[in-house]
Amino acid sequence: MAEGPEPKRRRAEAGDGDGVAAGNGAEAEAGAGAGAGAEPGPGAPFPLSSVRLRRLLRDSAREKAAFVHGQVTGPSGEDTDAVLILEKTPFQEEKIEELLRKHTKLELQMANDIYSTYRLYPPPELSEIKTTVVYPATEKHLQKYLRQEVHLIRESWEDYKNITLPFIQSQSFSIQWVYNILEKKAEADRIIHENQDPSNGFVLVPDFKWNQNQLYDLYLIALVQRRDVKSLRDLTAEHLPLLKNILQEGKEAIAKRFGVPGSQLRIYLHYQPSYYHLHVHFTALGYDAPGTSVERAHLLADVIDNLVLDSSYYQKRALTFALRADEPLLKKFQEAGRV
Ligand code: M7G
Repeated sequence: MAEGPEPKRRRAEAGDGDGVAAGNGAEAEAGAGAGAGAEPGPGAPFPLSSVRLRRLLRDSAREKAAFVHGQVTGPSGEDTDAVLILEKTPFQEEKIEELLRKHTKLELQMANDIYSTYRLYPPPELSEIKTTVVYPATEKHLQKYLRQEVHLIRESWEDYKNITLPFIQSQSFSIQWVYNILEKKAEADRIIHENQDPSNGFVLVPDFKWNQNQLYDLYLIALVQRRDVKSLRDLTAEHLPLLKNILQEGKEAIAKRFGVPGSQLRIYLHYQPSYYHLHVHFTALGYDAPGTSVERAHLLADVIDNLVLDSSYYQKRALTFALRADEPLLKKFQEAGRV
């Protein structure tokens, strides 16, 4: 972890955050944005204790996280799906001494020579569980977090035009949360940096996977102001000023606010993304963030170089990505005999 100023200690707002991304699968939400038109309304605390557990979609011992499908009964008796992500938060260096001093119970498990292990029970204020709620959750959200087999696709430009693009266009992918940030209707107080230029500007905010309590898992995203760039596939040399701004200003803003230098950041785009509004991920280099696998992450610096070499680089080359077994896009590739 880089030395530098401590991250701000603001707590994630209710309903803020997606926790851990679901595996490698590329996916986007369809239908209305989460939180639209259901009880409880935006801003109201989610009635966590009234959630009925339907099933565990996935759990991960490594990430110390559980992805849960729950249901809540609304005022008129209808059941509405929710996804809950429960995640143990990383240790904060400055809280460790407090943890050792203030533990409520310590149970010896075994002792052997110079080695011993214990069960340590922390006080409530030191045993936080980051809880992310997607409510109402669509079927796509449930699928996103369900553990599934994945298949590798090698998408040519023709495949993109004939299979992927019509598929993206046929789905009503909800990127309302992105527009809410750009229009300052949500997360306005979380903005780290903003360039308001309509073509070459962007907004940098903490990703909702990051609780900002420690730098170890630093994670921010840059959302471009313009609304006509869906993904890596749309990029040409025309977008170089925008991409260079994101790289340069994003690094500077993170160094200034969090003290993490550019040389300790992994700055990349996903292909396929979950949300088709161009955005760039900034994660701490030492953090094995979800979605950094070779079949999904494209370093921004490499993307810029490729576009400098050839403006239509991303309209020429094949791109590889993984799709989960149930994803409709996989079915389209299978029907076209491309898998
Ligand atoms: P992606 O590459 O489209 O998909 O990245 P992924 O989620 O499968 O990685 C979108 C990024 O936006 C992810 O890192 C999400 O954690 C993040 N994100 C998603 N939502 C709905 C929000 C949100 O409402 N606020 C913030 N700050 N980040 C979000």
